[in-house]
Amino acid sequence: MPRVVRLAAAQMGATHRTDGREKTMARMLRLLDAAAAQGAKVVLFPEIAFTTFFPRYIIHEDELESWHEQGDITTSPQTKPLFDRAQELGVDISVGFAEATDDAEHFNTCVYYSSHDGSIISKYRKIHLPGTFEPFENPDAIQQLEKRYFKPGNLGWKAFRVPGLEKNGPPEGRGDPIFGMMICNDRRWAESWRVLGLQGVEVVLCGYNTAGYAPDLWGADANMDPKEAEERALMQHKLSMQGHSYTNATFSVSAARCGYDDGKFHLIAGSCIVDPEGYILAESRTSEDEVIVADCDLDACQAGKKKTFDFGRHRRIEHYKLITEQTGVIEPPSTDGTSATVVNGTSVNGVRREKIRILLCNPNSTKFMTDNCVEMVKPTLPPDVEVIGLTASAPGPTAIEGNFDNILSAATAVRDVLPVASDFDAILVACYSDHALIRMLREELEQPIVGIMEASLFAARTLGARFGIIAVSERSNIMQADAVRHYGLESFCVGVESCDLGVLELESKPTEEVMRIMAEAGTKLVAKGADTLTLGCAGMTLLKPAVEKAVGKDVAVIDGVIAGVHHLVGLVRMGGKTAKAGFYRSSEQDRIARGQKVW
Ligand code: CDT
Repeated sequence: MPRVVRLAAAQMGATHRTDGREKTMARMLRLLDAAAAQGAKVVLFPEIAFTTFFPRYIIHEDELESWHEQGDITTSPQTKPLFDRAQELGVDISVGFAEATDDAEHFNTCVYYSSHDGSIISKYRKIHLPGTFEPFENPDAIQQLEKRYFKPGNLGWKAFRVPGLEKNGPPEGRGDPIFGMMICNDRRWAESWRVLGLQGVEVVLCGYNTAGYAPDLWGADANMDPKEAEERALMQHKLSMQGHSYTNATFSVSAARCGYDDGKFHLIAGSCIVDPEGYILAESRTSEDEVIVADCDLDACQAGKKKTFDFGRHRRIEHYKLITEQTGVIEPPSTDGTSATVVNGTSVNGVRREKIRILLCNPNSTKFMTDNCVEMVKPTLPPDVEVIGLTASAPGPTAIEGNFDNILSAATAVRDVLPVASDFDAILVACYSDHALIRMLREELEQPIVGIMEASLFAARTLGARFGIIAVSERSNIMQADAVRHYGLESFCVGVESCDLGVLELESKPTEEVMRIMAEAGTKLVAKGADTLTLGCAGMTLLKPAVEKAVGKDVAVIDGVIAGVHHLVGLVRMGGKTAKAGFYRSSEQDRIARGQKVW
């Protein structure tokens, strides 16, 4: 007996940055009514449907929350009307939105709301976040800052059963229809589909925002006619939906946010419903608000699932290991026998890069410190190295002045770093201390990790016989003396001299005064026999010249940020990786085994 369900996509045209929430909601309600009037049982809305696609803008922290949905979206006043109307109409909906969790984490999310149950029965958080963390420098570039605003999804692709779609319930021996969700960029990746395919998915839902012409971002080259670029983007969208529906023997529905946002940011249309053989059953005709529907007999999935794509009979997982073990490409050795895996000396987890990318992580949640460090190091970089700053997010400590701040800031910063770590070849922890984040990252990652204190001490040991440390406060004085002992370098250290300042005073006090205090501290250390001085705080980075002037050219003054970046560059060029045989073995698997995937 056929199991026919009428599925719909509610395509949405331009949504401008200035459009009020009510205006957009009214459009969504009209689309939902229109779909219900055509007999649809399930209506898919696009990715980030309640607002414009805001990740294309640089948005200040104060404004960012207003682009996200907080709390339960079925009851929050801004979004409730959509769910109420779905309930009234007896129609299920799936809708994408920017989610802010109670723990202040941000995800690009979608949910499936069942009118049969009167509740959300499944949630998905986008895993493949496209684009960049830092904006493109080209002022005309279309930005795609999803990596900046969202964390990669942490819910996996979980297929789920949807109750109440079949008039007389599921046929004997069969359960309710099996659905799965993914968001935009996920549709281009075979892995997203196969994970759902392996759970017997019968309908895949995918909302999207895809730029038609964005040469800085992807495929289209700058010389391409925008019309030609749009055609290519549309073709690739449909290719992805049709190809992956076929190879996983599933229906799929895709819903676009499209048109010209703000009159200039173009997004492609092309919403479509595809059957398990890969044929398009329905497709949008406009780049505006439009509903498409198709009757989908879910039993049509069985041919593919039982024959060509009977996974149980035909898959050969013993040959699929690379798919879960390796992210980037490792080419075979070249014919002259040399390895072809390394470009510019860099290959992390097999990811080849044009440039060595160092992540400078400031565990203090104070951005000007990060910016100062990046600016200071930039002129020292060779052309094939870039340093990208990351400031630990609020509410982490704004200044790290003791153990409490140390541990709290590590817990915050590790959550910021791990999701983006695979984009970097090495990581510098920009806090002058034996910071807990250093060891946490060494356990979880393979890339070389160093702190600015360690790096400056390694440099000091190479460049001089005795070093002294200019510390910020009396307390950091003690912490740094302890750290020097911990590093086993006590016998080379003439002492730690404090400036008796707070970390943030390095910026807030008059620069002349801070320079004078630091110069005095440096002079005292030289008098005790230091031939090298290290600056005991990332916030001191810009004050190095004042100390150099005070102690003269024969004393080497070492800034930990510069020392750290170049130390890491050296290790990356050497192909160095964190050793995993002992102390730095990851305990992730142990946590998973205990049911604690905590971070
Ligand atoms: N929103 C979204 O994921 N857009 C991406 C843009 C591509 S950037 C390479 C997409 O896959 O359509």
